[in-house]
Amino acid sequence: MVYFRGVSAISRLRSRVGKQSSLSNSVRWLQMQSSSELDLKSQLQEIIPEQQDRLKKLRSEHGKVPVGNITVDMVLGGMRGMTGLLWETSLLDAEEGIRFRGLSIPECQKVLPSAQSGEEPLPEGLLWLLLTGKVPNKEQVEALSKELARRAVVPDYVYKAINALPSTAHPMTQFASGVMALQVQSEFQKAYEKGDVHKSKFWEPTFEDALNLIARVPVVASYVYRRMYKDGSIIPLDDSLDYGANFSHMLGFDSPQMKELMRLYVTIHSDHEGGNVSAHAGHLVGSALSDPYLSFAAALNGLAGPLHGLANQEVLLWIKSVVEECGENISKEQLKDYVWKTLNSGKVVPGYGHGVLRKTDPRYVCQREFALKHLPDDPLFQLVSKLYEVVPPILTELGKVKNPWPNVDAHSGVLLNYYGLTEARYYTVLFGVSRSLGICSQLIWDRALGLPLERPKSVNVDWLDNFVRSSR
Ligand code: NMX
Ligand code: MLT
Repeated sequence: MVYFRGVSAISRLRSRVGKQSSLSNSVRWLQMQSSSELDLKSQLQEIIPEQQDRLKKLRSEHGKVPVGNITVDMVLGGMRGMTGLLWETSLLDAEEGIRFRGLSIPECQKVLPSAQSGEEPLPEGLLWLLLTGKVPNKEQVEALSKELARRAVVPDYVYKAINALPSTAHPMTQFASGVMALQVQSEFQKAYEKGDVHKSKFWEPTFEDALNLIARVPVVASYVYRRMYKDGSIIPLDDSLDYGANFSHMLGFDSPQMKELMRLYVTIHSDHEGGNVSAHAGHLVGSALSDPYLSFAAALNGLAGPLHGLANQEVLLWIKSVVEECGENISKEQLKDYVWKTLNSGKVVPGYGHGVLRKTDPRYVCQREFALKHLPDDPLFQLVSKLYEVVPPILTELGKVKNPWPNVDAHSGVLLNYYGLTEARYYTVLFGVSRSLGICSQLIWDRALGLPLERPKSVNVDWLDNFVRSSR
């Protein structure tokens, strides 16, 4: 079976080794041991049973322990503060921001392997961390890099499916259509249709799909970019490059700084626990045993909304509208007026506020640090810095905004713009490529832990009215 390819190759090797002379036996055995250490799937095979046991025990011993109270506000307020999802790969604290498997962004920057010529973490390292909970070494990251490059093969019909859309279609529409076309190669769907995989092994074809998808989305995303904004020519993947550098290369940006930015960008946008719209959509659809392509396409459609991932597009367009109206050297007073004008016209200030965070997003902070290091004099970066001073007091004055501080989207656009990726409508596609790492990692764990169909209870206003009356 295709999805057992890696494992059965190892067992075939093992049995071959058994038949050879004892010296060559031990040499080969050593090679095999190290190759299993370098193989992400073998690592998961070791970890998954422990986690399955932990979850089983937790449920049987503590299944009835309440986690919180559900209030009418929560039912009507987009389920804010309602704990109702299991998400292993990352956890968000309102004050501190995201931790990937327990590690904050600065900690990831310190401990995850970087490229030989760079400092930022390699996204492959983060993927390994998200999936296994362990910090990988350089060799493991290199092996995963190679594995992803090997898997990054996109069939011709994917390009044809995208070409069927007008080139003016929103890049997210083109990207999500490309992901749907990739679904034709789903190993999970094949295995399920064949019916010979026990549900305890569903995670294995899910793993194959997840890694294939993560490997292939930069190729599809780059095609969308080049089709829309360049001459449509494909820049082939360079298998000597890491994931982030390759993505930058396939888009057509080969400067070392843009490659560094892409590594950082992909790392920090990858995951933001389970309740955000894209992650939750992916998880919900996956809970119906829809394969990773179907689930991730759903996630992308959520990411394409302006209150979620489209905000990065909105931020740069808004900043450019400020410059158009007031020039680059706008004073703080003028900027305040512009912010009020935006609010008074019934719009949000894009890039500010958050559903969970109550402090400046650490993803904003690390992008600011990148800018201070690499582009301190860029006029748009200086404008972003001025906004950081001007916007929070205004949103606070508004009285209703729970978090007046900037989120991840407030900063990413000016960095990309600086290195020549100026087409703001494309930005959410970059966010989408990055989010494949988190959502697909969790989908593997969803299947490994046998998480059930998601199906919360809904009620109507009559029901709520009667309920509050009878509970008085
Ligand atoms: N500008 C103007 N008004 C805002 C803003 C903002 N940046 N943020 C929140 N509000 C308003 C919000 O619209 C709501 O108004 P109303 O009661 O009239 O409907 C009120 O403040 C209370 O909202 P909150 O409880 O503070 O925020 P909520 O959790 O509902 O929404 C966001 C969170 C992120 C959707 C919201 O802050 C927002 O619209 N921000 C701008 C868009 C944005 O940057 N989105 C990107 C989020 C990060 N990401 O990548 O996904
Ligand atoms: C995200 O990265 O998904 C956003 O910050 C939104 C969220 O966490 O709700």
